[in-house]
Amino acid sequence: MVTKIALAGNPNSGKTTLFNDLTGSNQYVGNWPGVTVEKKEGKIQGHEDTILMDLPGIYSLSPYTLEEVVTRNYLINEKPNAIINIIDGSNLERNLYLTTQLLELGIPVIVAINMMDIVKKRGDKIDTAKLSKAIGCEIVEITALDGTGTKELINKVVKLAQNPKKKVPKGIFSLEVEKALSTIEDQLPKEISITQRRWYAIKLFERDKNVLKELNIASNLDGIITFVENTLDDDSESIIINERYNYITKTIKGIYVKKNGSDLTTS
Ligand code: GDP
Ligand code: K
Ligand code: MG
Repeated sequence: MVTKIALAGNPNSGKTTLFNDLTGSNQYVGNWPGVTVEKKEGKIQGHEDTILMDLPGIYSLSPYTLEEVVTRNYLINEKPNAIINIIDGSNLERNLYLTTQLLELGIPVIVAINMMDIVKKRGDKIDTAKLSKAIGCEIVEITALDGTGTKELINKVVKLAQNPKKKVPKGIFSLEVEKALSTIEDQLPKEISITQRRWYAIKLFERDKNVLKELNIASNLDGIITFVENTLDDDSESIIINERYNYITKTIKGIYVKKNGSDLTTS
């Protein structure tokens, strides 16, 4: 059986560099159906039954850009066996915004912190063990440019794909939001699998136009969403965005350690 691994991350996080390192010349390049967004897949060297998909670079899984829609449709509909979320270690805080969303899809995620050569040259350190524990997924430090750490990454992701461990991150959203999400989850159609229910509930709470169109159950949910919006005095999409950022700011304290001893968020 073929194992499918998806490579997801912000633009310029090193996706293509890592993709080339892992697949060599063993690549197929085309376009996603109906759009002029590049589609690139390839067999991973040394793991010939494993396909790597280089997804378009994105900052979020919202429905506003073609790249975001292509990426989320692929992840939801094609259900890859695992995701490598490549992040720029020198821009940790901004990159983790997408990470929190990828962790909600019900697909096992491994985080590859790239650009470690830059982090090290600055004399800085990332407490990956602490971050890994906080967000509930494995992390590997890499330098895609020279291949440092990429063997370890691929061995770990292949293992994860064959023996999936999926943990939903806890503590991102407030109690008010969590309560609404679980009510929405209960009202989702039975056909939606257990692993994808949280993703759909969050998207419905945000009034995501693509998911609303797909599921067509909006009317029963509006009261639940409006109640939270009135309680927290903001629109539901902004509530989710703000709670994500607050979670990341809190989580990252003490994790990016600068040479002079201070950490990223207190400088
Ligand atoms: P993508 O947009 O995510 O596909 O990113 P690219 O693979 O095109 O990389 C963006 C830029 O970062 C390029 O100039 C790469 O050479 C550079 N880059 C990628 N990985 C590394 C790395 O580990 N260290 C350093 N210093 N630069 C890197
Ligand atoms: K690029
Ligand atoms: Mg690229």
